[in-house]
Order: sequence, then structure tokens, then C-alpha cells
Amino acid sequence: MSNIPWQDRPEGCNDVVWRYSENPIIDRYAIPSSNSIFNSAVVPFEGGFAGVFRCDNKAVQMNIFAGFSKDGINWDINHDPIVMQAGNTDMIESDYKYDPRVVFIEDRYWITWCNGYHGPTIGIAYTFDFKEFHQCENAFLPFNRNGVLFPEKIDGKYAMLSRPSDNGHTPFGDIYISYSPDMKYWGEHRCVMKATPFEDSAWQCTKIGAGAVPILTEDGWLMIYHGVINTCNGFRYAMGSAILDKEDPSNVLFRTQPYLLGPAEPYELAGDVPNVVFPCAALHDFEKDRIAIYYGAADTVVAMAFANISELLQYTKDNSL
Ligand code: BMA
Repeated sequence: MSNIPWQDRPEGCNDVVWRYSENPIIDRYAIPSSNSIFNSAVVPFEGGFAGVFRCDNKAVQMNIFAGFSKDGINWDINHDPIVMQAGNTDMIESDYKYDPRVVFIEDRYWITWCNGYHGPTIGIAYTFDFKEFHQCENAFLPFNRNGVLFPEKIDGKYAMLSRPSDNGHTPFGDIYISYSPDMKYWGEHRCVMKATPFEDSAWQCTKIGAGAVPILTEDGWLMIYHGVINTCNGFRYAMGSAILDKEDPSNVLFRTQPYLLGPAEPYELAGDVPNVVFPCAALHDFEKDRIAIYYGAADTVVAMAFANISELLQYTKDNSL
């Protein structure tokens, strides 16, 4: 198993999640064509790490690119976008691709993303090597975003979180779970959790969406998600965590009332879309009790944050809505 990136909590910091001091780890112009590189996902791969990166080019066309890293911090991102081959269906339209998530299940890596098919929905592809990618059926009808697969089957079926939405900058949104026997047909849709009442926890009162692939812990599935408040100056995206029942993840056991990380640093406050912290991946190491979270900052760059798994679970339980 690869050593996940890590930096100890800075002295004097009492936060359960703390930022990497060298943030951002990926600059907006890290490849020649890019205008911005942000909401992106990484996994352990061949003794190091591989990732799928959201790079918007200077025409602001949104696409996903493969990248590789020895240490999880310094990344070589391919200069050309991923070219898909047909997977479990004929090639389907994809006007744009953004906000990828990646997960290893059984024998291969699965990628989900927001796929442009008459509006945003959830695209699915698999790869064995991050060189050849096979695009499968879209999981859902438009409109949907934030499709995040569980890392193992639940009751013999693949499971995916998603956030039904609209064709624009959706002013609502709750997290649902759906199941599939084969990664092609999805059903048994159940509501997992909703945006909160304003007076209870306003940072997540407009919409919420799953972020990183859920991590199975002794307390249940640890889900890192984003929550949004609509302000007089537009949306503000922050990060929270929830613990979902192991057997039935539509049952929410705990969910943070305070956010874990909200936009506060300059690279989170200023960029193409200010005030955005948007988690899409987390690496974990139970032995060392560590989690490394990757998030897009201000729709412009990729940043990292860290936590101890045990502390994050305890905090989620102690500060639950
Ligand atoms: C969402 C998506 C994300 C983006 C966020 C903030 O609707 O488009 O890619 O990070 O808005 O702009």
C-alpha cells in the first residue's frame, strides 16, 4: 500500500480537519491548455497514485484528464483528455465531462463524473490502467450531479450516491442512493439526506452533494460531502461529514452540524468561482489513523486537507445534527 500524503496538524490548530501548508497542490495552469484544474479524484495505483482531473481549457470546455504521482502531491497530468472507448453499451454523447470521482471495486477502477447528455447526468467508465477507458451507460436521466460509487457492493449490488438537480446552477439538492446489479441498470432509489433547515445549519441549507468515495469504518460509512448556502453574493460551498449505516446507507447515523472546512484561505476565496471548497476524493490509512482529502478550491485549483480518522469519526458523532 502506498504511503498517503501527510502533514501533522500545525501547532496551535484545534480544527479536526487542517489544510496542507503548501496548498494549492495543483496550479490552474499546470498543463498547457488549462484555464483551471480543480474538483478532481485520486486513488492508490501501482505503488503510487493515479487520478482523474477536471481541467477546463481556455475555451472553458470541461473535460477529464488522467494523471500520475509518486507521492500524491506532485502530479503529472496528461496534456490530452481521456479518450473513451465503448464499455457496456454503444458510445454515447458526452458534450462535457466534469467533477470526476474514482474508486477501485473488485478488479478495476471505476470513474463517475457529471456527463453532458442533454444536460448534466452521471457518466460511468472503467479502466484497468488509466490508459484505456471504457465508457458505460449513463446511470440516470438528466439532470443529476455528484455521482459517487461505494467501494464495495452492498447486498450484492453496486451502490451509488447522487444528487438529482436541474439544468442550471441548481438552487436545491438532496443526496440519494441507487443500486445496480451490473453497472448498467440503476434502481431502488432512496433518499439519504436533505439540505438542512436554515436555522439548524445554514452552511448546508441550500443543497448538498456527496464528495469523496465513502470509507467503511467500524462506525459505518464515513461520507465527506459538500453543503451550500445561497448568500446575497451567490453560493458558498463548504465541507462536512456524515456516518451512514453499514448495511443500509440510506440510514444516516450522524451528520456534522458545523462544517469541517469552509472557504477561508485566499485560494478558496478568490478564483473563477469564489468561496468554493469542493471535496472529490480522500485517501485513507487505518493503521496510521490518517485521511488525506482532495478538494477543488474556488473552481480554480486543487488543494489538500488532513485529519485523523478516529478524531473525524468522534467529531462527527459529537457534533451531529
Ligand atoms: C457545481 C459544479 C461544480 C462547481 C460548483 C461551484 O454546480 O459545477 O463543478 O465546483 O458548482 O461552482
